[in-house]
Amino acid sequence: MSKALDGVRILDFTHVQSGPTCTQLLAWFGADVIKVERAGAGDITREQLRDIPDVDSLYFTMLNHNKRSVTIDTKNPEGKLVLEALIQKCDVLVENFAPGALDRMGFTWERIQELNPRMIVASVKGFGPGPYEDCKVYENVAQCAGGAASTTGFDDGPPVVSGAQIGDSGTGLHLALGIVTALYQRTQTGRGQKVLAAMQDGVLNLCRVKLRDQQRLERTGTMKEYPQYPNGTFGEAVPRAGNASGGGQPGWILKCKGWETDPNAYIYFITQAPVWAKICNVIGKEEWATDPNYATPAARLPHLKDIFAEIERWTMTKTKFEAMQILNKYDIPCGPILSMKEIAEEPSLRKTGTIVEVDHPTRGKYLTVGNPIKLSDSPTEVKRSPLLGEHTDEVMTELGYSPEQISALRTAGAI
Ligand code: CAO
Repeated sequence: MSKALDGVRILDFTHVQSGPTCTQLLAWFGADVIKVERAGAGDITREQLRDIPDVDSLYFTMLNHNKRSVTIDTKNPEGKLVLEALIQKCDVLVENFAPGALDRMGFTWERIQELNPRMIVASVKGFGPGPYEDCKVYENVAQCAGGAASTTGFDDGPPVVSGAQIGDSGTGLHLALGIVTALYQRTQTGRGQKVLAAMQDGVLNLCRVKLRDQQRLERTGTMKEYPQYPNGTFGEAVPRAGNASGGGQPGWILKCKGWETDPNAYIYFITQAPVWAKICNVIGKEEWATDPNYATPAARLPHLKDIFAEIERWTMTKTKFEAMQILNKYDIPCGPILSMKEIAEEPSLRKTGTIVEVDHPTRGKYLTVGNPIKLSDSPTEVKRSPLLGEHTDEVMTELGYSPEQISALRTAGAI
């Protein structure tokens, strides 16, 4: 079966997490992704957080599936010529170097346009133009600068970063959308363009509701769905809301049976208004359904803490999965707190290809997260990540180099 991005060639100059997330998605959709790495070392993540000596780390293998790897020294004059040949052959160049690195290599936007006016140049940077544009940025810096950390955690504690890599992988996703959009526009204009996804912007985009709340707070001085209402105090900026659901329906994380020893024996419970009477029945507080102090969402708000404490007395008598089963019968929205162990072992995620087992020549079998976006006409087949420089000869041959030329370039240290 054909793939959505069949025929699209990507010159992948990405490293670490943000850029590789983007090009991995494009590869899963069928693009030919040629990852250019430095000979000898390659993407720094190949050796970061290694669990097996001298073997590509899971960090690397889980972010670089379905790609080909070529090693080119882009600071070597002959290496630059190879890169020029690649630029002429490819549709998109994706990079997430520190600001200015591509220019320092000699590949300015103008030069790339000279070589290939159809080329789309897509970049992840930490910040867009402004006071921080020259800064190097990693995941948690972006979470802090994009508004996620100041709005995450509990009111009486410090800002907290999330386990979800919204700065890196989140920005990679944004960039991938920018690239396919630019490819689409190119079908009409015939021209390439620059695509920029700044990590601060990507995180802020995912924190959109918090900027909404900032303006609500400034207008009204309060926000009823926050745990600070009505007994706590609001300051000038959006506070941390703990585990509150953030929408109009109050929610919280509650203990389940076994919480004393299992750090994930919890359930997320939403006291959705339309099912309030059912919630009262399930937890054995039938009288709350008609009691004016509890019957309406507005009446419940001032004592939500006590209400959740009462619901928790019930959830603590059930495992999170038992609670799920019972609550779902009544359409009461809830969700178990799943550990990574539970997720890794979940058969339904294996079935859909969201969790995939991959075989690797030096590592053996490992688990990875497959393509989370499923296209009915472009199924994803997850293939292992390339070894460093595994496809150098193959790609050089495709570019028209003879075996003698390849060997000479290798001797010169260009590839
Ligand atoms: N041949 C020769 N040189 C190469 C090369 C190759 N194949 N590939 C890369 N290089 C060189 C670059 O040209 C650069 O050289 P100069 O500094 O002389 O210009 C050098 O390698 C280092 O690149 P870098 O500055 O991007 O790498 P770093 O480790 O110093 O910084 C990071 C890493 C991530 C902080 C930085 O790349 C960055 O800010 N990127 C943008 C934001 C981003 O994506 N952050 C998320 C990373 S994921 O957590």
